[in-house]
Amino acid sequence: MEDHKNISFESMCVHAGIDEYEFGSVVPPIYQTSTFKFKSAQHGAALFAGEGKGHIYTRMSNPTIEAMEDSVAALEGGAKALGCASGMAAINVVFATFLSAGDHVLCSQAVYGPTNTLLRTVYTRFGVEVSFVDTSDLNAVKEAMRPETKLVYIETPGNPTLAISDLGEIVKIAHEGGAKVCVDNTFMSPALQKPFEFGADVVVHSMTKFLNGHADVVAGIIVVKEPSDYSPLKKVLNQTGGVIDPFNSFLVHRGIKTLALRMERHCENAQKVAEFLEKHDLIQSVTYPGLRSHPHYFTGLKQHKGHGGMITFHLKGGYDAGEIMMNSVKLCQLAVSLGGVETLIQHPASMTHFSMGPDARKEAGIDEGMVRLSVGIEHYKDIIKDLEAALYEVGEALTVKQEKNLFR
Ligand code: LCS
Repeated sequence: MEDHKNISFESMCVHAGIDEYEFGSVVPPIYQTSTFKFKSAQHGAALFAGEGKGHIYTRMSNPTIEAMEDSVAALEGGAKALGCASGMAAINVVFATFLSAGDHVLCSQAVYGPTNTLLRTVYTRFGVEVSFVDTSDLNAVKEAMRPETKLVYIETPGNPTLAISDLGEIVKIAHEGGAKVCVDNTFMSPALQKPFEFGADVVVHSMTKFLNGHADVVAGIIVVKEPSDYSPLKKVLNQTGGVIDPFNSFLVHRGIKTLALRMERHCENAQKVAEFLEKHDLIQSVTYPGLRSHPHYFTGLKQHKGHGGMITFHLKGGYDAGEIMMNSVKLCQLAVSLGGVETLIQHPASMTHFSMGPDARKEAGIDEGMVRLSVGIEHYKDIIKDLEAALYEVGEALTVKQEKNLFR
């Protein structure tokens, strides 16, 4: 499928990156090979010199990987993409490509824990200055920009607080200051949010999440808007070696075919679950981009086509109550990660954002009582029934604890 520009997003999910294959195979074959035979010594030398088409070695390129990369590049509306071994591998390649000693990076306060930890504990060792900023506050972004700011790195909605940052306005501020903008689009996927339409330069994904969608692959991707950004990123990826493998590329490419359908259901279910939680007596607060009570609801409306599958909430009774709830669910799985077909529940402070430590968590607004839900594509009634039953257990246990004065 050469021309994806004139077809709808839903059709692109099915056809982008798909070519003509031997034997008329409808899906891309899995080239599970580490290396490719040259036709001659001259052919090998020409490929190494960058002349002519062909593959050399799978760390450098592979047809199965390229098919998946073309698909994600088309879905994001970017020029090219680079498949990586994980979301963190993708993020690391972006940092290693665009940051040097003496440079400054401005990063959203609400980001996946290891993204924060990587910048704070590794890149600072190499002389990179890092500021974590509440990027939902445009004044804070303006104030944090420095002449040495080379990269503005945004996660929106942010993990796990679901803070929403205004992409268009941040891009303006960053570009005026001469910085590139990289957006982690994992939580929304290109089905709901297209950062390039707001002027971003680079998009990264943990494809482990919604893009693959089936909780059976760890993978990442970098997408560039301008072809000129591709080659420096590709060199660093090739040299650092964090590439995706052909089989995982095949699986992700297969998962992408149902992305549009899955995202519709994630959004519908999450809206219903968020509304259920918001009304429940034992819930203190719910954060979901589709609730009018979300502090950045209107910013979200400007840049999202749907509000996504992620919800955070606080129970009355704090962490004690959260722990009982996580131990009581049956359909919802107590596990980290997100974006798969099954509903997952987890506790950011002790799990996904544990590595940040208490101070960085406090700064990012991740308190000890927060519980995060990744709403799957089961029937919403079953998800709500499971949460309702778990909340009943919470209520019972809280009554006993209150009676015995057992609160921590
Ligand atoms: N970006 C975001 C927004 C993420 O949520 C994650 C992982 C990553 C990047 C890193 O991707 P990975 O290397 O795992 O493919 N988030 C996880 C989470 O919230 N729970 O477990 C993993």
